[in-house]
Amino acid sequence: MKIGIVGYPGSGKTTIFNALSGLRAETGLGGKTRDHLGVIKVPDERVERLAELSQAKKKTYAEVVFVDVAGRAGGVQSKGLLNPQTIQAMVECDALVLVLRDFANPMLPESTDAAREMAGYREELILSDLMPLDNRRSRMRKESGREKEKALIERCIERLESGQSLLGMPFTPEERTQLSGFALLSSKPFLYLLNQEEDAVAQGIPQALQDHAAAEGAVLMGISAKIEMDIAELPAEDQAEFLQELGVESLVRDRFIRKSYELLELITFLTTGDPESRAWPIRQGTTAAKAAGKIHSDIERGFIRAEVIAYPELMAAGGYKQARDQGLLRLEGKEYLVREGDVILFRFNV
Ligand SMILES: Nc1nc2c(ncn2[C@@H]2O[C@H](COP(=O)(O)OP(=O)(O)O)[C@@H](O)[C@H]2O)c(=O)[nH]1
Ligand SMILES: [Mg+2]
Repeated sequence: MKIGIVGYPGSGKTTIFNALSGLRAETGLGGKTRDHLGVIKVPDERVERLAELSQAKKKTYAEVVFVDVAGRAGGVQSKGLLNPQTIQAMVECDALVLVLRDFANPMLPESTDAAREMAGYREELILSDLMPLDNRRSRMRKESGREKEKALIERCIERLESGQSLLGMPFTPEERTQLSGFALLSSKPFLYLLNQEEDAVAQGIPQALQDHAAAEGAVLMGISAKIEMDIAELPAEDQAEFLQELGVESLVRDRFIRKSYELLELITFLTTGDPESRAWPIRQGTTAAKAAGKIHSDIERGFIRAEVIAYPELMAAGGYKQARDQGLLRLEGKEYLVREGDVILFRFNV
């Protein structure tokens, strides 16, 4: 999973990137000329418990890649946040975090206005999507046939021109394929991250802004990037203590990962054994055969059956052997829809 951190210069993208990744990319005006990449492991204590249970030699967590997308100079008033390079970087992401500045940045001439930034992003994503679709429509007008594609493009343009993004529009798999060549951005799952002044976080997010987000059907999270970055730089054992002092139950990073999973409709299945205990992120609604394919295409091709047990049941039984003896392992076929927290052993032949 790859998540792009996007926003106007000075909104705190790099600070947030550092907080999420634990890295130390340069913030401020000097730091925005190139994209930064950071990989984090998704904390999942089930992987640890399973590794103990089966004395696994290795533990492998799901990974999230963060990209601090380099923007261009100019604030919310100078339109054109999205140059071709930025668009390309965003297209490669599975989901976007749109950062809204809600702290006074002495380096910027503009006052803070998160609602204006929100509207600005939406407008820019919509304009960016309209351009290639509109070009295509003009070219197709001179061609005959391809009525379906013409209608699809017409439908998208209509939606965008009404000021709505493409997200949430129902597309068939065939239509998705047709649209995949257009570098569309407004169809991507996203969330707004309000980067707040340190002392404002405790008060929560202003109601007016919550209403704006709700009107769009969008998720809005609050964060003080600065506090988070300071915490992220501490050693792990001190982090917990500091969080307790602040009266915060978890790092925004952890909440944020959970939210991203929700946005992308991801669930996790687990595998465990002597060589490795591992968490695998998949889309909700993935069949056992496709889930097997995540591990290796041979396992999908040679799929015989899946032996499945819910994580809590396996832990309660005390191990695979006990679970098998008690008849707790379910045998599932190719079409079984994998559920959150399934621990799976695939039987296959090649
Ligand atoms: N007070 C305050 N300053 C912040 C916060 N987040 C970022 N900054 C500062 O704002 C400036 C721009 O941040 P940066 O992350 O480089 O923004 P970017 O241009 O979007 O990457 C830096 O001087 C940061 O230290 C925050 O939550 N509170
Ligand atoms: Mg930056």
